[in-house]
Amino acid sequence: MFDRLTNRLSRIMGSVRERGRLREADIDQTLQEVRLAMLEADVGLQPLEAFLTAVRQRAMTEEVGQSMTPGQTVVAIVREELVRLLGTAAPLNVRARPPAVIMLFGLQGAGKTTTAGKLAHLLKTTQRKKVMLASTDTQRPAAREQLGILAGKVGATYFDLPAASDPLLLAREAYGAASRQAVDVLVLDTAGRMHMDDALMNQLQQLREAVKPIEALLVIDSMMGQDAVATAKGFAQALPLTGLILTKADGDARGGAALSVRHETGVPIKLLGTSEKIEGLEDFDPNRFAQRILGMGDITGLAEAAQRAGLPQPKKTKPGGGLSMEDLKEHLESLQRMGGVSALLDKLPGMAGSKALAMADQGMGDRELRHMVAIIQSMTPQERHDPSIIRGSRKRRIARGAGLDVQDVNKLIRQHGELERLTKQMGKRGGRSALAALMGAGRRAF
Ligand SMILES: Nc1nc2c(ncn2[C@@H]2O[C@H](COP(=O)(O)OP(=O)(O)OP(=O)(O)O)[C@@H](O)[C@H]2O)c(=O)[nH]1
Ligand SMILES: [Mg+2]
Repeated sequence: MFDRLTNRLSRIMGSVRERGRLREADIDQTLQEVRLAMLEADVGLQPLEAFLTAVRQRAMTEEVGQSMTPGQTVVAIVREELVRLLGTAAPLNVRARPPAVIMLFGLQGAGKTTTAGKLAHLLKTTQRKKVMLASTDTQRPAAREQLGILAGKVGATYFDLPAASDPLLLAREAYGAASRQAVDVLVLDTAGRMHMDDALMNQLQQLREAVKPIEALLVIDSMMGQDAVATAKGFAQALPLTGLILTKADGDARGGAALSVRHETGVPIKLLGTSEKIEGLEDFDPNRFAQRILGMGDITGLAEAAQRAGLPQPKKTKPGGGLSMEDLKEHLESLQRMGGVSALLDKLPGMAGSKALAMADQGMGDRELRHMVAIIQSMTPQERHDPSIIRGSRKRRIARGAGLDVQDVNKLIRQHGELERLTKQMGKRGGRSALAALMGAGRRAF
């Protein structure tokens, strides 16, 4: 997530944290580095200066916290001021008489349709809501079909009148259908335009009137930096918005909009799009976001992700606390559901942007995970129970079954051995989950 900004801030904070003494000049130099990193991420000037002034003021005057070094105190101040800049958490609200309507607005290509699908998935998996997806996009020929496909993928109800060309009619009919079918949440996708114009705003206002959404969310593209903020300002003036969704926060997107858009528009960020995948949508929590962007990790997010993916607790299927191939397969499948090892490591303190993360990215991408699962699947129960019996001809059979090479089978067996060793170690040290072991091994072996 916002790799470049996260890397730079993590590095700056990392070196400050170590400091036992900090003179005024040191603090100024640190803040100058922070200023440059944030400018490059395209943070708005006015909020940036206000933030830096507040940090400097506090860093000069506040007492060093108990059991903290001066450096740690400065890092804590930076974190607190960042949270202040980001504002209080504003979770998505769907507590309305059903169907609760969520409308998505935004410019062309911002990610509205993709986000509609992700939102349906999120509401279904975390809140067990019955969700209907419908689109009022009569502009682009394949627009509604795109949403229909996503609905099928996430198992949401989909509403369309393929012959209709009136957005208002589509919205009203969708609402009617959602009421009749006892849907909890209706997510309405709308058409995008290249630029904000009166025609679009009028249409969106009418749609808003027609279905009275509890959430009117503007979808903006993180890659656009300050342009995304300008878009948000324009929309917020024309339409009452309840929140923002920032998409494409993955990779090298500039984080500027995420840091300053709330300050500049008064509208809270509610959700963050973090990948092209259907799972790539997260609640935006200012506290956790600040931690992550400063390289302090996001343990809460990690635990949540693990829980949401239904990560199996380590079972003692092998005496002595070892890790059976069956367990390993379950872990790998959970990891797949969570977006791979890198998505997990990204949330660990000190891991953001690290070399290990880059390695994990290369080594344990989707393809790798799929291969590992395929190999375990083509083992017999006996082989899964006791991998030491897997020799020459068995290896060739397993490789053929998985459509891979013998080297791939060897690698998996090696990795399993390493993981088993780690799981046992963790077990002895007391109570750390095999997930931790898996991730530990992710750093070393994969
Ligand atoms: N990497 C990344 N890509 C995203 C994210 N959200 C959307 N995209 C991509 O952005 C592109 C545009 O997404 P759409 O959902 O079609 O955008 P839209 O706002 O509906 O576009 P229009 O309907 O043309 O106005 C697609 O290629 C998506 O895969 C995200 O969070 N991360
Ligand atoms: Mg669309």
